[in-house]
Amino acid sequence: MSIDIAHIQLRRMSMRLKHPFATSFGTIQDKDFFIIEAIDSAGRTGYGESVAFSSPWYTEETVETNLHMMQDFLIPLLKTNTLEHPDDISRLFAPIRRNNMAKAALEGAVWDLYAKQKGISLAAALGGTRSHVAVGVSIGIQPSTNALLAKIDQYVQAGYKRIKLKIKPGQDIEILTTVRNAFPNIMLMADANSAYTLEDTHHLQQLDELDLLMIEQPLAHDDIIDHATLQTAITTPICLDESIQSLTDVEKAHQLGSCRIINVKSGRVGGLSESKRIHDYCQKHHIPVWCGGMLESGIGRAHNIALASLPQFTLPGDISGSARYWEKDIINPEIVVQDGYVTVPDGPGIGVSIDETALNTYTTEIKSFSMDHKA
Ligand code: OSB
Ligand code: MG
Repeated sequence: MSIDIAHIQLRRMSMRLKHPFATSFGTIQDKDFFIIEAIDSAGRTGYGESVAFSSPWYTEETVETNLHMMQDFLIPLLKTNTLEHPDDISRLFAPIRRNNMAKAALEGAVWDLYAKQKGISLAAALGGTRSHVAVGVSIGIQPSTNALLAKIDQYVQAGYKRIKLKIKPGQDIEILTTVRNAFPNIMLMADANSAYTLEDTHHLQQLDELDLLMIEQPLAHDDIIDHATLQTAITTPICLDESIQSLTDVEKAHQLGSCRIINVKSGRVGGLSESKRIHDYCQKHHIPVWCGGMLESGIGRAHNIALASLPQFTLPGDISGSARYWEKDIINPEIVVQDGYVTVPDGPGIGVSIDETALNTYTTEIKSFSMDHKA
């Protein structure tokens, strides 16, 4: 039986992070994104979230390119085809090159709707096996080392199992050394968001003294060749984020030795189905994976929690509690971290209810698309 989708709504959202988030590329505080609603003829709603930012600093996609792709190419494809399973969507969307975040936003809404129609949790629909997922926190570049140490202390007290620090040239080894000395036993890692080149190899070798869990995406956003060279020169495991946009990228990075760990973000790889395929490959080849984050609202975060419940997600994800990002999240109950774990919801679909008041408060525009063609 095909999946019943009667309507799709794109809600343009505007939410402000409690604290600005600084990376090697710049600072984010205002989040402009889409919540996608896939509504069936019985009125059930599946929710998805677009994760592109307002400017293309992370990958080439933006909020505006997501809108263009969804309304002019992807929604028309959904409208003129029937789906037996959410896995069909990645094949349906394959003729549209890349634009993975736009694809993943729609696919995520259909996955949630599909799980709700089946009466099972999204985690179960994906093959998840964990009831709780271990979480870490990603801390943006701070104005001072003292401010950073205070933040780390606060998150360690709150139970986070792994601390990730954003670094860039000039704000790296010295800061990490201070942090390591102050917190000798924490699981610590760094994320460079592509701020270095192979010229920095000698400099990056200093990381090896700091007992880091990994260094995330040190080199170019689209590189897997130089990362392989760097991995032979440092003992710290390299994790790829930006460079991985598909299962094929994972296979090639693995064959080349470009990394030892993979960060999976469904938006970056085009959806949950591709994430699952990457998971299965990594499980077969004993490559640890973990779930990255894109400063999502509770809806995107609930998808991430479901994904992180799959067995090969053996390292803590960037899945912080709602209160870390938002004064008021758009889901009930909000996501809470307890002793370093988040509970995987077991209700239908993403398993959280939507706070309609909050959702409407942050909605700036709604675009509606009727899917009703197939009769
Ligand atoms: O590189 O993992 C990243 C946030 C925005 C864009 C890219 C990244 C990040 C994070 C934060 O590190 C993850 C989160 O807490 O959602
Ligand atoms: Mg990253």
